[in-house]
Amino acid sequence: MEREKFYITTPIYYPSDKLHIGHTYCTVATDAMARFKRLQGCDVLFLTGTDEHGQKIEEKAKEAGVTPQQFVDNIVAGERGVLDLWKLMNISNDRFIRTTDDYHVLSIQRIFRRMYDNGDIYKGAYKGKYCTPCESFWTDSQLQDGKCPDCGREVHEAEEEAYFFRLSKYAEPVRKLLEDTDFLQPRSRVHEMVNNFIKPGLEDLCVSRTSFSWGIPVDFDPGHVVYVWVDALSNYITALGFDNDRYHDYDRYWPADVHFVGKEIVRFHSIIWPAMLMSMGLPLPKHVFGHGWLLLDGGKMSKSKGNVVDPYILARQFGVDALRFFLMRTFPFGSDGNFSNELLIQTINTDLANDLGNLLSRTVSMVGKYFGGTLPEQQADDPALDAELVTMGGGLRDRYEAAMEAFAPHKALEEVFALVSRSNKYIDENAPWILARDMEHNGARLARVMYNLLEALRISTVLLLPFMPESMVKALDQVGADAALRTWESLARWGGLPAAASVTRGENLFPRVDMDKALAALEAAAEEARKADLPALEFEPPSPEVEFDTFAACDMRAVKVKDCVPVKKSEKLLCFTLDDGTGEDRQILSGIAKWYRPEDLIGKTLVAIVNLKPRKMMGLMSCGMLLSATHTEHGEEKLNLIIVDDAIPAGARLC
Ligand code: ME8
Repeated sequence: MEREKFYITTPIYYPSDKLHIGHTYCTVATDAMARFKRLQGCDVLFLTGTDEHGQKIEEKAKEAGVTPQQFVDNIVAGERGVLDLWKLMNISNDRFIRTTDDYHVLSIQRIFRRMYDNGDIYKGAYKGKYCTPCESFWTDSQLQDGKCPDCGREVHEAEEEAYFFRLSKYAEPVRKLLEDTDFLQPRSRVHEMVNNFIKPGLEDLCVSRTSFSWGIPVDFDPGHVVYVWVDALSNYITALGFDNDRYHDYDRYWPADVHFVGKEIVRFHSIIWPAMLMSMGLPLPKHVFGHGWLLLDGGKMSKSKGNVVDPYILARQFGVDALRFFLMRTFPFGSDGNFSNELLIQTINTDLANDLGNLLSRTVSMVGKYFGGTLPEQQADDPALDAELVTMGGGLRDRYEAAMEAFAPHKALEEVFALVSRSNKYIDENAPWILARDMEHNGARLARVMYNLLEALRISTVLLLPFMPESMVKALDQVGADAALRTWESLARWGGLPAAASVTRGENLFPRVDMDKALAALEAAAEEARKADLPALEFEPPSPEVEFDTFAACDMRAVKVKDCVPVKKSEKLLCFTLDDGTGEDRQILSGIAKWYRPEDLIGKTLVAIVNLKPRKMMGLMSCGMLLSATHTEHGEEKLNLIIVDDAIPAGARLC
């Protein structure tokens, strides 16, 4: 029998900055969905990739002093780049597309020409408000308080000769698609699209640019590059081999079963993308699901907050599976959610350490303790105590499946954890430690209690595989479920495990996290990462020119340090007693205590400006200033006193 196909995609990411936990959210959700479908037995194609063209990338590359290609190569394939991140997060994508790949470039030129040849793309002139970071033109009515409605930033007037796509022609069929079908989910997003974009009137879309060059050239008019969204959206078919020879999977996998996308790009996926496909006479994807955002302190995650939500730091601290689980368990997939490290730690402690981890370790250790690791075949049911657990476990697969099919991974996890909690309660209800006191009479009953717990664990952990692929394999090893007992079919009913089930004790999969220690460690790691991100050396440009006389007015002399002590109650100041060649001691205060121990400076020959007006600091007079060199290294201020050759006598003038 031919396997059912399932084609699922994530958005392709802009490699303009490092990805944060918000980006990881969508990819983890897609990965869990893809793994679920594979578990069900489907022939899955899971696509992700990077969206590498556009003005924003061109500008960033310029700032960094590299070519746009070098810039994106570094963020995509460089150390801790997009590819590294997906590997770390155990993302099981079958394909990775980069929009700078040759085959994609060729396909886009052909796709553009198709829509031009059928009259849906025409040449005109564009005047409008442009938001550079979002690469979007907006009409006045779409602006919010005169700013970009997507990101809230300034827009500017722009005009250029351009090609247009007849989006207006597709307003009605797109409206019907949105309102009359379940194409766009969750349903709340439909009203948003129809009311905000279709009802006010869909205008034709500007689909080429001449003001920058980092894009795919229109092959029949090379001064133009294809609008980045036409380029990006088409990845879903070019990656299958549409209009290119790199792949041959279009017939098998298109239309996509679902595009998972963030809420701010639902507009592109539910209006522009279907219109483009309609224009080319191609089938439409079955669903677009617009998930919510992970917020930080109620606001959007941004580069400046990047290290706080760096998936590398979080994964290193808590483990990849715990992080994946947290993302899917905590935030309803269609809504926004507030990310915090405290919430992450709480979820790990409650669900993973307490509920699941304890259930697993208690059960496995009791089977070891009471039965030497293998249950006897003789077991005794107690319908009054077993019925609820058995019914719940037997029906879990279907309830989980319904939630996953409805793109509600959080609900699927809720179902699994209901069984986990019920199992913990079942332990208390049956009090195995009491049964174990009289093995002769209660041994068979105890064996059944243990069997039921192992079976509940088996069913739960198989269903958790899509979310925590590595640790659930280890859990299944402990429970003694072989390959045949890890399949979708094996979950159809209660009782898959053989009566004489054997367990293997293993590591504690989810140790409890100490909140205070973990938060402090995260803060330290974020600070370290912040410093590492800063330039090694920051160069300060030279000050404006001055006349020679201005310079010469400054009297700089060699001075010898006779004594140096810290200034009381000051963290910064050291008090120097100096020989300046006059025969009388000179006192200078200098704010260098952070960098020097006073005793190390005694006897050194330094340079002082001796004709500065004296000044009182912390009740002490300072007559002049010691010269030092300062610079910034990894964001930290560094200072070195100018220490000169001891052969220079006190009072010698520097010029
Ligand atoms: O939009 N919470 O790329 P992108 C949840 N190149 N999701 C978030 C998020 C957050 N805090 N921050 C970002 C693009 N995302 C285009 C896509 S597809 C043909 C082209 C999600 O790198 C965001 O919603 O800016 C989007 O779905 C995805 O990350 C990629 O964002």
